Amino acid sequence: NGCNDKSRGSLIVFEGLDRCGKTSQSGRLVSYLEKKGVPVESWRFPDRSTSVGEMISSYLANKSQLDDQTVHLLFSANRWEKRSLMENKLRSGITLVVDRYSYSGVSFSAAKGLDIEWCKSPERGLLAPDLVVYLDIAPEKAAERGGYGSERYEQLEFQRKVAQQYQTLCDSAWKVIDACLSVDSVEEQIRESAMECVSNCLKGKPLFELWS
Ligand code: FDM
Repeated sequence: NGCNDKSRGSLIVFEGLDRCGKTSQSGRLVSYLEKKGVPVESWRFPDRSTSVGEMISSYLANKSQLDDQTVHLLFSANRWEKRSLMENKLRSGITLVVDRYSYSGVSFSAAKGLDIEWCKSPERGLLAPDLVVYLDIAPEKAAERGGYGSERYEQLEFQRKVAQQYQTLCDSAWKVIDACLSVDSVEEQIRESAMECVSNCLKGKPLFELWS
């Protein structure tokens, strides 16, 4: 009836290897939701605008060195510093479309050899996404797409390891989409899953926490 007081926005996360099309597809989804009259904001992690984000950004650009555990905890802190704002937005009815989240956090660090349970620990208690759009692409195919940039992690061998780690995190909130289909067909599948998700949250689907 549209006046359920537990009605809220959806947390929709995009994940996948570098060059899988995340950023462009999440942009397309935001435009579509706006057109449909869904209140929506576009977010991304790392959020490089905070002071924690600046440390991460400098590390990614190879301008500073940090050990693997330290940078892992910084990425996590960068999500924690946004948690309450995220919850407020969702409860006020705004849908958040987020480019990368805890799954990147765990997969990239575990790909370096850190223990996966150790990697998940600091993520526990963050908000659980209602939908994770995973754009699935073979690391070799992703590498062919105009090549990687110069940031740390943008190397084929490492991306292969990240892909393996992502596979272990897939759960019922995940919608895995073949990123090698046409842009339009990928977009269509995302729209369908997203609209269903938005509608369930409007009807009062509860908000959960990650990995608790
Ligand atoms: N990355 C991203 C991590 O290693 N951990 C995280 O928690 C997050 C959110 O940072 F290589 C990695 C993934 C990527 C790099 O991301 C920067 P963008 O999407 O290229 O800005």
